[in-house]
Amino acid sequence: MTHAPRIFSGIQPSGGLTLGNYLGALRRFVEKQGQVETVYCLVDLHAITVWQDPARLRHQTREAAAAFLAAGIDPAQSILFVQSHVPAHAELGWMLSCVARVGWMNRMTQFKDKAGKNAEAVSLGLYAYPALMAADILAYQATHVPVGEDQKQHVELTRDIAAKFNHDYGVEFFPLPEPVIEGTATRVMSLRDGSRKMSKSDPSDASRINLTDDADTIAQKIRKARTDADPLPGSMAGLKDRPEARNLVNIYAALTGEAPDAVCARFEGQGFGAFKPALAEVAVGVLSPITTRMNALMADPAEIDRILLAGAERADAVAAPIVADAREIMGMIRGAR
Ligand code: AQP
Repeated sequence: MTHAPRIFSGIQPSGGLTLGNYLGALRRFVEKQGQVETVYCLVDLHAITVWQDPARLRHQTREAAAAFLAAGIDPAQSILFVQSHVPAHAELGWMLSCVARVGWMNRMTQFKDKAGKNAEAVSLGLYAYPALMAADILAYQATHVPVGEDQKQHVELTRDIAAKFNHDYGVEFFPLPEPVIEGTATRVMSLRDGSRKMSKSDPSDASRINLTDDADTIAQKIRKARTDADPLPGSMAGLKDRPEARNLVNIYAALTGEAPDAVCARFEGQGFGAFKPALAEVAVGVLSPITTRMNALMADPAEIDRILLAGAERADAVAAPIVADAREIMGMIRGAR
C-alpha cells in the first residue's frame, strides 16, 4: 500500500515557545504549507507528562496557537488543532503501547535526559511518551515529520512501531514515516551553556529567547549570552571547540538564510562585542513582527478557540476512520465510531 504524502508535526505547550522551536520546527512547518497536506498539533497530552499548572497550560496552549498563526500557519491550508480535542491520539497511543517493547523505550535518550537521576519518581506518561508520539503521527498515516534533531530518535521509534504493527498483523497499514531534519538550526543551543539545547522548560529564562520577548529583552539576552574572548574565525571549521560561539553564528545564519561559513567570513577578526549587536538586530527584525501578531491574536482568545475547534473537527475526520481500521486489524469488534 502506498500512502499519499502527508506531513504531521507538533509542539508541546509546556511553556512559551522559544527561538529553538521557531527555527527548528515552526518556521519549517510554514515552509511545507501548500506543498503537501499539513497537519499541525499542539500536543497538550504530551505536556502533562510533567507537572503543568492547569491555568497556565490553558494560557500556553492558546499562546502556542497564536505563535503558529503569527508565524504564518494558515488554518485554511493546514489542519491546526489541540491533541486532546481528538480522541484518536490517546486511543491509538494505548494500542501502540501494546505493540512497542519496553526495551525500545529504555533506549530513549530524551527520557533519560528529562528523568535524570529521578527515573523512579517521574510519571509513567513521560516513559510512554514515544508511543503517544507514534500515535500522533500514525493516526494520520503521515509520511513525513519535520522536527528538530532532538526528536529524530522518537520518529525512528515510530517507524519501528509501525513496522512491527504491519508485520504482526500481516498488513501494510501504517507508512514508515521519515523524519525531516533540515537547515542550519536543527539544534539551537542554550545561550548560557553551549552543550545544552535551548529549551522552553529550562529553569533559566536567560538561556532562551522566547517568542514573547520584546526587542530590549532579546538584545539584553544576546548581550549576556555566554561566549569567549577570541575573535571570529573566517570559517565554521575554526569554531569546532567553541560551542557557544558556534551556536550564535548558526542562529545568525538561520535567521538571515545565509550559510554559516559566509557569516564567519563577513565577521572574521571581529569580537563578540561587534557580533552580538548585529545578531540582536537580525533576531529582533525576524521575531518582532511575529510577537506583535501574537499579541494581537491573544487579545481575542475566543477566536483562537474557534480556529482550534474547527481544526479538531477536520483532524478527527481524518484520524477516526484510520484508528477504527487499526482496531479492526487488531481484532476488536467494530463499534459505533
Ligand atoms: N533547541 C532546539 N533547536 C531546534 N529545534 C528544537 N525543537 C525543540 N527545541 C529545539 C523542536 O521543536 C519541536 C517541538 O518540540 P517539543 O515542544 O515537542 O518539545 P521538545 O523537543 O522537548 O522542546 P523543548 O522546547 O525543549 O520543550 P520542553 O522544554 O517542554 O521539553 C520539535 O520538532 C523539536 O525538535
